[in-house]
Amino acid sequence: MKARWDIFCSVVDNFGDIGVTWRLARQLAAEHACAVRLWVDDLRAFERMCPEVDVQLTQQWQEGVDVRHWPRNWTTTEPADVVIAAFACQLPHDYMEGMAQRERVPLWMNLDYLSAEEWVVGCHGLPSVKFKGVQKYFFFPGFGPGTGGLLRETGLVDRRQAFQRDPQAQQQFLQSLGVFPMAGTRLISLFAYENTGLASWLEVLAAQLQATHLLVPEGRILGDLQAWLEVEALAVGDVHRRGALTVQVLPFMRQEQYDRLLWCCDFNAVRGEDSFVRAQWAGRPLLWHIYRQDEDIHLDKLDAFLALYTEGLSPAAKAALIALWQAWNADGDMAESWTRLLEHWPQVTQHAEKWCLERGLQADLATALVQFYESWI
Ligand code: TRH
Repeated sequence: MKARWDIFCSVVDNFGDIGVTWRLARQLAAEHACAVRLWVDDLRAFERMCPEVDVQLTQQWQEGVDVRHWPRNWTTTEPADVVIAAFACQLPHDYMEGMAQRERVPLWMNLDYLSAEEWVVGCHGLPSVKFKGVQKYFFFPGFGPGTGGLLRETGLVDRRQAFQRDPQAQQQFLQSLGVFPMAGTRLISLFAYENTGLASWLEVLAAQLQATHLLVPEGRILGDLQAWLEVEALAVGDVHRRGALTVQVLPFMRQEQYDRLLWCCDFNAVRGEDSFVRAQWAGRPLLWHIYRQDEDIHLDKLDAFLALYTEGLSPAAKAALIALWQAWNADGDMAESWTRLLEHWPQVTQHAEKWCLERGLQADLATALVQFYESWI
């Protein structure tokens, strides 16, 4: 009998909540023979990355996952064996009552946000609150031992390495997006929140001898891009040239396509949580626009990751990379640190692959969740 899992996703804003839970749901179903129901309160965000989703349906099957619309007025449903509340979302009260009434109470976990901060290790797997005898546990993703690990499908890194060894596959993929980069051009993908630091970065890219082709999926950074280009509007398919820089607007694509975009590029500017992890699996240098939080607590997360990620880099390369990430996350001037980072390009590129392979040695998050359940029952 397959273990039944319920994953609850409340879309706060942006795409990370559904991005993470959709990826997890598919992997649990495909690789761990779980019967997975994914409850999503906003199917429109889901449809952006999975166009097959019909936002009108209360129930539908997508890639082996039983996708349910999470209605405001909850109708009684038999709780599953394992219940995952993603990012501390509040479960429907009736559902929690149902959990307490089950003969065997379910395993209830809060899948928390990803952080490299040290305190995560001390909290991961600990009991959290209790509801009528149903114990909730903390489950923290992470980059090393003592955490729940990172989402990583079986064979992902092998597939990425094979793709990066296949110029024809890359060319075909890029052409499917209408992208025809000139030979020898550096490819950069850009997925970020609004950022006034963008202008200083684009200025230096446009002024360089090395040609750059900037690939920008539709998103919140388009306004800053449009301002720098001094154009009235930007739409999918638009291509603009300024000096050595070509800028091309892409559609917001399926998750799998976005992975391939990251794999094709020499450098990836990403944001939030899921794209941040996917860029690490791409094995290429990256720039992370962290999701801002009150009292600047996001900067602690940024510093904690940088301390971990830059281990092994030369002092000069480490300083340049940290300066670039801090400028980007402070809407600051990017020109000087970008120029300095380029002086260490072979090193930071090699380092990105090394980081990816080291992270790939850790059990993936889906496997860690299943193991937690199996040790709990
Ligand atoms: O969209 P985000 O900013 O989501 C954020 C973060 O998850 C943050 O941690 C959370 O607190 C906040 O939401 C509420 O960034 P993220 O996490 O990278 O999620 C984007 C998802 O969109 C990811 O799964 C990748 C996917 N994606 C596509 O499927 N197609 C695309 O074209 C692009 C650019 C992204």
